[in-house]
Amino acid sequence: MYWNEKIETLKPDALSALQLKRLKKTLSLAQNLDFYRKQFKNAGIQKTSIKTLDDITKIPFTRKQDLRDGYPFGFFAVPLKQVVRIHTTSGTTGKPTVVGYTRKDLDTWSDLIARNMTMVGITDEDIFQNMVNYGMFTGGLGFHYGAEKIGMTVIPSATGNTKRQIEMINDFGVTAIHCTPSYAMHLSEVAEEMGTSLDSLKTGIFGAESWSESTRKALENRLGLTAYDSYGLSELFGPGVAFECPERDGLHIWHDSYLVEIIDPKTGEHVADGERGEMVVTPLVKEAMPLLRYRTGDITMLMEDGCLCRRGKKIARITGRSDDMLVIRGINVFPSQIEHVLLRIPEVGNQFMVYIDRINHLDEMTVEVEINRDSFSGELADLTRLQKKVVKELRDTLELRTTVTLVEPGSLPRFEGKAKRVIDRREAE
Ligand code: DLL
Repeated sequence: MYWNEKIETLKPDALSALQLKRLKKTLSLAQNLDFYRKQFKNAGIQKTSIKTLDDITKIPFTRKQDLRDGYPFGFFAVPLKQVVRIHTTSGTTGKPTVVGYTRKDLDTWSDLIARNMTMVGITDEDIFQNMVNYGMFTGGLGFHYGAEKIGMTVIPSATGNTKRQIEMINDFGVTAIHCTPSYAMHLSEVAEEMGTSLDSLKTGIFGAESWSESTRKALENRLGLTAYDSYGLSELFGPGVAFECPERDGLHIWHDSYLVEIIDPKTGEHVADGERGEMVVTPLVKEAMPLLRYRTGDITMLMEDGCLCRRGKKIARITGRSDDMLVIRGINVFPSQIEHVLLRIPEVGNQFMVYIDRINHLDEMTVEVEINRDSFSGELADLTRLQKKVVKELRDTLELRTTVTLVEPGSLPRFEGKAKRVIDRREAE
């Protein structure tokens, strides 16, 4: 099933021609940005140096840090007046990364989401419950408008109150759901506890964090649906970048909209198809915020085997990241953000450890932090107050609930070389 059959099945020559045309337009837009003008000058290239798709390797990479340095609007290539929406995602310290959309961007984005959902057989007959955050996170509004575009009956239930979510699924006869895979596991457990089966469900769209085949099997058995992997990142609009088709063997990435390279993260050189590396993407259809050779940090590969349903190489499931960004219940967290928060609280030291576990299928983050010798009175009541304060400060910055354990001064490990403060204990499934 196609949302836009012509574009989704373009023959290779026509696709390359379209990519080159769109790349040139993107290059022109990028020239509106100081950042790219400087980058081109430093690399000794001009817009006209890019004559073929292969010439793209002449352009230096753009990194998340560059976007952060441009905070807040340094990467907007159109006047702010034309930016009709802003989303943000975690940066490496206090400031988030800002992404902006023109009206046309929002239309293009919802079209991409509509393509994905149509690809897995969702239609205007479906009743869709969107169980992700509707705020600055791109997953909520992104899927909402894509689903409305198809004409589905959309329930913007957002997150929280799992029992109520389950009641709505049953009462409204929901057929398709969207959430993180970890929340889906939690949902299935609460449904079991409530002694209810979610009989109306047919399709589950899960993404925003990595998950495995065994989680897929468990979700399909427990929820009685077919589960699809959905990938995206805010810098490339949000969700809708790549999506599984009914084969469920790799994700189709929309090659007319995203030019994909896979590189060795250390050397920056291309790796062969079938070899894993970091995905670098040049979006070809973005207006407000054009990006060139954006380093996603995500590790995947271009798959050698094609697919019958759509042309172009698929990408494999994302297996990890090349940087230290953590994805916890779909929320991006950098260890440096945690440090930043702790350093602002005088009663705690700068020694901390972060543990990540998967408990009852949900990611849980525990922060162990040393109390500062000078500011601790020895009173237990003071400790409780301080612990609550650290939890609140972390929640305010990370938008994530954490468990905080205060420990005695000098009790945490010290590092001679590079500190390894994050221990990810989520089992490699
Ligand atoms: O997570 C967008 C999204 C929303 C995708 C809803 C899918 C569903 P960000 O918050 O900017 O955007 O986080 C992007 O999350 O670079 C990956 O590291 C990770 N990620 C997203 N989808 C997947 C996935 C949204 N299916 C970062 N598998 C990305 C593995 C994923 N990791």
